[in-house]
Amino acid sequence: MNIHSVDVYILDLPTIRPHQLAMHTIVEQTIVIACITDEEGREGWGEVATIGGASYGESTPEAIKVNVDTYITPHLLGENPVHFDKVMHDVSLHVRGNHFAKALVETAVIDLAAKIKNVPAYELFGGQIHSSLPVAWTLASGDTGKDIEEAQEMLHQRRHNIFKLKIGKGDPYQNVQHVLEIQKAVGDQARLTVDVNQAWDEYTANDCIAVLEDGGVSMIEQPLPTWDQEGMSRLTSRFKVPIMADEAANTVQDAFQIAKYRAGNSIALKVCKAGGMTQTKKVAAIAEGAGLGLYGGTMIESTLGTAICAHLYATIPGFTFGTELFGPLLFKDKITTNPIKYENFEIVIPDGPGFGMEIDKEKVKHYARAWKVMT
Ligand code: MUC
Ligand code: MG
Repeated sequence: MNIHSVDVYILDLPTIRPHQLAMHTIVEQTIVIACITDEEGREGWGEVATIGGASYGESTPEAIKVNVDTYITPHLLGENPVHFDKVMHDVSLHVRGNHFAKALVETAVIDLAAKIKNVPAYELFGGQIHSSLPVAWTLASGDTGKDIEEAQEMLHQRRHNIFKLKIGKGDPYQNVQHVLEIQKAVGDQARLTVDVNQAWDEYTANDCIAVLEDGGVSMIEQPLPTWDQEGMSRLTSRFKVPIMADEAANTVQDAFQIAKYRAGNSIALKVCKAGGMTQTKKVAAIAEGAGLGLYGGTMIESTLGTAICAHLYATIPGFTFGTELFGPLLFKDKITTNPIKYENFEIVIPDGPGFGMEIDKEKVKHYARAWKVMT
């Protein structure tokens, strides 16, 4: 049952429409997947998603692959996947940082461990507290009219009634008007949040958040750059509307600092940012201890990566802000034979064994940048 091989693939998956963030517009989303086999030939699959090369964060897809192949794989071969915490601790003694790369291999090891035990992965984290979770949709077409149409369609289909608006690109004051127009159009049928993706300075944030708060917006995500913890702290005490740390909240140490200095009163969890599922659960525990609100975040993963996050989030009690595990709905195609189900404004947690997803190897082959023949 020990680990026999580790293979990493970079895939570019087309989206159904451009998805505009402060630093990048996604038309093809790049995910990195890993297949880890044991000596009996069983497979575990992991995934992390990245946004816009090096523009969103430091972990580029290419660096993730090189660092797994070169520095992490030697510490995995011959190890028992069932002891995934011990395996990842050993990796951490030899590899600093590289949270996305660590999350990629840890999730593949956990899929394998859960398949060996023939249980869903959430069983390895204490069992399901939620069988489904609320799921937000991001309106980011870059056009107010299109965003309103999209929101109304989502409400009509009962798919989403929480909408996050990406407002980091362009003129902040025009963007605030864009939010207010959408808020007016959806009325009390939906809850609106905004994600600034670090694009404002504190003066702009003071002006804009005051208007957004008055307009009924229910959460402001990462308004300031990650380095500006003091600014985040001042905004948190100045406004009633919750201020969420996303790009600034990666590791357990980040979560502790945010809690200590109140540099935000809520945190977006993401399995990739923390360096894996175990670390993400620890971040959630720090947030719980500090009374911070939690959000089940995404980096816009495919069906596989979404199932991974869903399995972990299912074991965490309090998601004040629900989740945003909408990734599969933004892709034109999927790399698993089975879909992720969405019903009644919620994502349904897939069942195992492992993450409960069947990999479609033809699709992986089709979208992979370079293909190594799989056995
Ligand atoms: C982010 O910053 O939250 C998540 C949803 C979305 O539209 O973008 C991502 C990244
Ligand atoms: Mg964000």
